[in-house]
Amino acid sequence: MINQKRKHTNLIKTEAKRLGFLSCGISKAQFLEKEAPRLEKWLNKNRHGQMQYMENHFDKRLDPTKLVEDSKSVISLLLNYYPSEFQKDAAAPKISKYAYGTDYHFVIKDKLKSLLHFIQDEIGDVHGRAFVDSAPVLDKAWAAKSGLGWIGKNSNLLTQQVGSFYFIAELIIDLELEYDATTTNHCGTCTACIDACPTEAIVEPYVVDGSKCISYFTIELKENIPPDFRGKFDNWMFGCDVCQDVCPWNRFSKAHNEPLFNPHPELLSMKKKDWEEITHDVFKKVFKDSAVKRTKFSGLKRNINFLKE
Ligand code: B12
Ligand code: SF4
Ligand code: SF4
Repeated sequence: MINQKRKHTNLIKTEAKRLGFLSCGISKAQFLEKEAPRLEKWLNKNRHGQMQYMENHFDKRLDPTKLVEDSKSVISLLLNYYPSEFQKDAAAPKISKYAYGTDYHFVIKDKLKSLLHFIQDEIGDVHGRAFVDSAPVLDKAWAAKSGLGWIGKNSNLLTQQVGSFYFIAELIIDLELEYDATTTNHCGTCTACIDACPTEAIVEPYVVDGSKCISYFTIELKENIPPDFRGKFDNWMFGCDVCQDVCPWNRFSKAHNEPLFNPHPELLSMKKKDWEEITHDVFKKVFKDSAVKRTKFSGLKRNINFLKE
């Protein structure tokens, strides 16, 4: 039985690598005891602002067995998005690196489906579901539990080998596997992310007030950006990478090799003026299939105008 579990675990991890995932770690599907009071406190303090979806499914978010019937294992997967090229005009409004290419939800969903089909073909009658940011799952907590990295003071999952510029996804399945141990925290006395955050959104080590984060304002917020934050956006028009860019462990980031994450050829060359004068047609062309489309043309214009005010 033990040999069988090991064999299945090895098969899955090898296939995950073949599909292009950076790493794969596995945990027993169970209630997240340590995270429960932290999530509750975060919500009670309204750190989610207008992200109402974070209030939903509190119990399911903390317990995968309530989300996927008979589930036994959470398979966490990382997919690198660190680019090899960046925006060329230093004065242009900035777009977060994760949004350069095709929307990661599509890219990862396809890989997760392939992995699930592989498991069903090779191992047998296994049931499960694939998640990428799409359901009430605490992605970072599961990845940390499975030893893929530690949660840094900026609240992102971090590794000594490749920093933090990757997405996290899961398969939650009804097959028992061998489980991984956690890794150690290597933030030490560093506070670079807390000190650099332009809006002081990292309110204490490991806790981000989502309602103060530039990423929230530029992507999630549907209404006008509060005027108190004028001049504090460090020129970010979509997302924000500051607390990751300053993290010493991100010196070890390596460029991804996923062609779908490459930006539209024009995106990186667009100058400040091009962004300020962007038309709906250019938006549709440059952000075809991109996650930026979720903020719509009007949202991006709002963000660009906010930087000019
Ligand atoms: C809501 C959300 C946001 C919100 C709120 C951010 C946040 N930190 O929660 C906003 C819109 C601001 C946001 C921004 C970003 N996000 Co976001 N976001 C999410 C989402 C959908 C849920 C996160 C969540 O559950 N938050 C709730 C709170 C309670 O959780 P938390 O901050 O993780 O809190 C934990 C820690 O604080 C910890 N903790 C608390 N106290 C203590 C004390 C100690 C001692 C310790 C050790 C830990 C600890 O315990 C808490 C519970 O586990 C996830 C996807 C998912 N389904 O998980 C993506 C996700 C977290 N985001 C992601 C990304 C990439 C980003 C951005 C980098 C995007 C960008 N460039 O603009 C920024 C980064 C901002 C930041 N520093 O966090 C990735 C992170 C990948 C990674 N390497 O970690 C995720 C996992 C999406 C994905 N599937 O890849 N995001
Ligand atoms: S993403 Fe930007 S605004 Fe949000 S916590 Fe990090 S540095 Fe602060
Ligand atoms: S910048 Fe420093 S404190 Fe922040 S996550 Fe990175 S190592 Fe940890």
